[in-house]
Amino acid sequence: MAVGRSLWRHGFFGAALAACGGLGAPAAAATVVAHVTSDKGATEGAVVTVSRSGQAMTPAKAGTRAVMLQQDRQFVPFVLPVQLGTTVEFPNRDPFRHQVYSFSAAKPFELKLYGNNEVNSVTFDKEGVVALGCNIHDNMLAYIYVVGTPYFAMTAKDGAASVGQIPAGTYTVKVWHPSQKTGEVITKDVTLAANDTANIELKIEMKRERRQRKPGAVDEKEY
Ligand SMILES: [Cu+2]
Repeated sequence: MAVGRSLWRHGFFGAALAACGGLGAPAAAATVVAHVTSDKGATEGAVVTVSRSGQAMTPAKAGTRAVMLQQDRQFVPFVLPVQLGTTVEFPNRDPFRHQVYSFSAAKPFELKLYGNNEVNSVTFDKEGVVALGCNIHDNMLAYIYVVGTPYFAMTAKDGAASVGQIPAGTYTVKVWHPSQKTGEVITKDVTLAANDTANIELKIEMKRERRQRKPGAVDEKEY
């Protein structure tokens, strides 16, 4: 009886520690390593999200910020994944003006024409894809991908993305890429125990290559 009781206590404190782990200490956290491929092979620049199955979206901590640069008539980076509630700054590093906008349902907006080192920001409060353009420079194109989970990462050249510090539980792993076939949703469910590393294969269908063109690729005026 004494042994049983001692084990029970162990189990109790173990569970308490695991619960604490979910609040910040990553000691017992799990990792998802996603491998994204298409018919062209390993796929770079895909966003992999890991969301708790059947749970509401998790907004970012108050004050979370990210940056989408305008530099050399390009947006940098081309794809920016952010958690719901993040405020994105759009600093202009060029000696001429930009006018950034989006028609996307997740966040239609238009910044007024703004010059070098003027500060503009937009808070993204809805999940989804936000395609960016500039009214002055037609070659400029970028994407902000707004996710409802703190667990996300982008794939590197080898098509792999590692998402760490995930508390044990059942999750849905999802991938998104700007050149993916429109409307295609690829997901896989996974149950993670503490300290697990789960390798997940995700295959997407590339439809139309969407990339940002170089400056001067189209006629443009300067303001
Ligand atoms: Cu511009």
